[in-house]
Amino acid sequence: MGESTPPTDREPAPVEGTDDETARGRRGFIRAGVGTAVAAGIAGAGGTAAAQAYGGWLSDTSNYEATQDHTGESAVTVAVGAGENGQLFAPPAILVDPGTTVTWEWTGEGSGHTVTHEPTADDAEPAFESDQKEAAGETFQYTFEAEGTFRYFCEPHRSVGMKGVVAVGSTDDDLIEPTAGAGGGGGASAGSGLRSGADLAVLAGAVGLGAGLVLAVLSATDRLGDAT
Ligand SMILES: [Cu+2]
Repeated sequence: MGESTPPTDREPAPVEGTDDETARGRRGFIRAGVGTAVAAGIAGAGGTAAAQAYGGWLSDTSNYEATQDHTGESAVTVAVGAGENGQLFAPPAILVDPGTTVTWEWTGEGSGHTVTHEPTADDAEPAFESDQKEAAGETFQYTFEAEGTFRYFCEPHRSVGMKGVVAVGSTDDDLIEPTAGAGGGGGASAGSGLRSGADLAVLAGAVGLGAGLVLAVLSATDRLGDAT
C-alpha cells in the first residue's frame, strides 16, 4: 500500500506543476490584457492631450486633429474660409522649417476674414496681421524666420474656432501627413489626413503582397529553369 503511494505522488506532481504554470500563464495573460486595456485608455487620453496642444488654442477648431508636417517645403498654402460654413483655416495647424513662406489664400467663402497673430505675451505686438479680405484668390503672406509657435485667428470668427497654428522648427503635437492639394481644398480635406495615412498603409500592404507574389512566381520560374 505504502509502496504504491510514491509513484502516485510523483506522477501527479508534474501535472500539478503544469497546471500551475498554465494558471500562471493565464494570470499573466489576463494581466497583459489589463495592461493593453490601460494602454488603450492612455492612448484615448492622448487624443484629448492632442486637443490640448498649443495650450488648447485649437480645442474649438472643428477641423483640427493634429499638426500637418510641411517640413522640407519652402512654401506652404493655407486656405482662409474653409469648411462647411467657410469659417475655418485649412489646414489649421502646420509644422514648417524656419525660412518657410506661408501663403494664406482666401476661398471667398464665409464672408470677410483676417489672419491675425496672437502673441504669446499679452503686451507683445502681433508678428503678422492681415487686412480683412473676402474675395476668392486674395492672399496674405508671412515668412517665418524664427523658430517658435505662432497662434493666429480670424478677427470676425475667432469665437467659432476659426484659428490656426504655425509651428516653426518643432512641435510637441502629433504629426500627420499633408493632405493632397492642401490649402486649396478647404476644411473637408483637412480632416482626412489620418484616413489618408490608413489608406496608404492598406496600399503599401497590397503592394507588398503583390511584390511577394511576383517573387514567388520568379522563384518558381527559376526552379523550372533549373529543372530544364
Ligand atoms: Cu473668418
